Amino acid sequence: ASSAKTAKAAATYVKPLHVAGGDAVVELREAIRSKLLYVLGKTPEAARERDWFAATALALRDRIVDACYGAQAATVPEKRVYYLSLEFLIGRLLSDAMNNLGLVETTKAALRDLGVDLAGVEGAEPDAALGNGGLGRLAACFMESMASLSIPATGYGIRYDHGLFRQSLEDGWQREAPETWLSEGNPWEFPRPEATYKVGFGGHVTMTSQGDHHIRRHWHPAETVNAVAHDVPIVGWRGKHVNVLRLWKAEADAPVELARFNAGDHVGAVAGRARAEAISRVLYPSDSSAEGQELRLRQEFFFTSASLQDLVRRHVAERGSLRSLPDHAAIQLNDTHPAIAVPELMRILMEDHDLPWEDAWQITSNTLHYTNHTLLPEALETWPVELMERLLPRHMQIIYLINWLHLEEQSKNVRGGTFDISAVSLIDESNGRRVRMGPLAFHGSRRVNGVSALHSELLKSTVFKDLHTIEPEKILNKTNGVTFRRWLHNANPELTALAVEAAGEGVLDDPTQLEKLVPFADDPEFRQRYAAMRTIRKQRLAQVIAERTGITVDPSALFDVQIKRIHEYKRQLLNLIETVALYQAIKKAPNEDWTPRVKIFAGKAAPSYVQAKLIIKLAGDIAKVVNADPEIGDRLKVVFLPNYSVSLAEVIIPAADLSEQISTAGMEASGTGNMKLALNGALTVGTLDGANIEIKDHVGGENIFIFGLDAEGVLARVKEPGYAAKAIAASPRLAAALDAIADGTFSPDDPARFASLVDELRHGDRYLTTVDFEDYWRVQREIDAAWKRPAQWWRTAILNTARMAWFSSDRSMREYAEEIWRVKVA
Ligand code: B1H
Repeated sequence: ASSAKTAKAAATYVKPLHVAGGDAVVELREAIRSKLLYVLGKTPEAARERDWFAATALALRDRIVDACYGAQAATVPEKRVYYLSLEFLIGRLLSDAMNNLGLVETTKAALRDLGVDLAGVEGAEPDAALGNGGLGRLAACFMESMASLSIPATGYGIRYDHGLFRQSLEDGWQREAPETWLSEGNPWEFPRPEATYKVGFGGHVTMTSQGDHHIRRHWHPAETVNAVAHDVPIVGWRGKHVNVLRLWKAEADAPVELARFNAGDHVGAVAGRARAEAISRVLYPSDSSAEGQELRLRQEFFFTSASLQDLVRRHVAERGSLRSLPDHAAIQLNDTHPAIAVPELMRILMEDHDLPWEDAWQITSNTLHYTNHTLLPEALETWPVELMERLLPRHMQIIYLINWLHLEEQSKNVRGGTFDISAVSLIDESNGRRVRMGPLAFHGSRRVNGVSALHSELLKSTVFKDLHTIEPEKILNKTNGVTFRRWLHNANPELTALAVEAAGEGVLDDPTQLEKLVPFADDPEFRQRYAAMRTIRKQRLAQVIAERTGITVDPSALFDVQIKRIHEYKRQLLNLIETVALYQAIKKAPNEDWTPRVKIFAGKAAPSYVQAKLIIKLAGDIAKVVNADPEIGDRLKVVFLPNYSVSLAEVIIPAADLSEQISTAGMEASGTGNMKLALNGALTVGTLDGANIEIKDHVGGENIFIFGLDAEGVLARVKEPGYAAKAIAASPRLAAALDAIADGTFSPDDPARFASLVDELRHGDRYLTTVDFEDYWRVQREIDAAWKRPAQWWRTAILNTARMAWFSSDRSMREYAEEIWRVKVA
């Protein structure tokens, strides 16, 4: 009966789809059916949504493969880009693939024929959460943009068995559970056991004389681990180009030690295996702080070495001599996590390819490029010399020699000057001897870039001040971007439809066409439709909030969202204190005409970050009191949505009215959530930090809510003793909110729970939360007033969408290609 129904559905489906006719539906339907039956071994009757997802992904993967076996496979590109990143925060790939292949409607129809709903199938795909936050998500946006721009690129990373932990709330406290995205396999990937490389650790270095004072050194690792390639194809917009994300899995070189096994030690014979395979077991869950553990260094070297071996092998196969490597390859280091590439590429060139030091240095320092993502001191990687000598003895020697030559050069340059040579040394001698990975990456790279205009300027004046003086041309700015295919077209189909209607189909290919929306900001009917589209998304989010937290929110209230990693510098605490002050103000004057707000928070805290976890608990405790207060009603609701992820962001962002970007000025390198939210028409409340400044320049100062100290102001204020006490004394509102948090108003079960948080504000306040509070309060009340003028509000929202085109990661990638990699983009 079901097959008769299917046949009938197929026969009646005649509507041609946007790239192909009805045959395309039948073809895809049969392809999915065949994957389900012959690859997964399931009948349609037995298939769960997860099986339909896998079958659909496999069928689409075939199309992706077809797309790259044409002209693309037959030609060797002039120059290849290699993007090395310890993190790729991909999320789901199904809607990306369907959309870029132009097969959304075809897939929907094919599944409908099979009696299956596409939305459910999409929901069954686990997020690939191989990253923590902005840095990892940026790498994923860049991969999609490079494919869309047909830039020949390979991403290199680690195929973690367990991505970022799953967050749940237990009585409001964050609990972490392992994430298991691979538990039912990964239909997108191709395991490539034939592309396996040996990565060494430990051991010793020997020297052999080659005559003429020439000494060759050779590393003999004590241990080798296999890096096995797993390729995920990334298809670009309109299916014109496919790139590969190559993720390395660690496998034991000798899974069973035969001698021990034969001697009867069956357990001991497999002990080495666990140690080797631990390398790709789990993603380190810290964002913006360096994890100084040995396993972390092993991960960094593991994927860097495998990637370099792979790209060197490819270059030799395509071009012969390694001397031309800088002409045909550009390697981008995503932060310092792959900075060990500097000595590793030197070692490969000298040891495996017999090049002399000077030539190896020429090649290395003209092929590598480095992106810095943070100025926070706790995030700047350094490794103890002692650990490096034990784990990577040959690399430590190479680093010493690089440093010696570098310091020699500098002491020549500054003869007679007052230059402090230790400031540019690659070794920090101030607290035990440590290798400074930032300066190593800087020195070994042809170009170095920051990720927003402000951040790049701060690089020059702070962390790389002295290195910048030596090479003033090296630092460039490349402001981050986000892929509009995922963050506008896929996440917000209603807004996309509106944009297409107003600006034409071309807007899908060229985001600058969004500018055509500007005149529509003054069209009352368009404003109304824009607002209606937001309401649809807010209703959907309200439903998710109800399902996941049990809290009922009114979709007509102002949805105020702060979604990002929980970190003191991002100042979720500032938002929470303002929430408390607002709560107190409403209680005091319940009959005033308050603008109804829903404060929505989401984000994970690093498991070892005690204060951040306490902030999550505070959000939950405030929510409990406020949401239950009958005097407050719908005027204020507070929600903490658990387990923030890429796919949850895709639900929240199109539903946001207000975007909180309130970091202490000078501390958020760029931000990218700020871009996604403004693109979707949320108005920004923000400090003059990171890319907020450039967002303001694009949308116009009258269309964004800026408050607080700027970066210069912060630098000046921290030098004034007692700034927090002064700010609290000057603001009774702030003092009262802090008192309430400190005295247990929100934690009657444990009144002292938040004493440490408030104490830190009263006596230290490293992030100037108290200093910026009053101005933040002021601007929030301005926002309340703005919400009461809907025509004006929606006009501003439309102008935000219309003027955000520049923040497309296509623009970022074009700039990298032209100004850093020197790769032509069509
Ligand atoms: C960013 C990190 C980061 N900056 C260390 N630094 C990590 C540092 O595991 N670790 O050791 C992990 C991540 N992440 C973010 O990068 C910035 O804070 C954002 O402002 C920026 O938008 C993003 C992309 O450039």
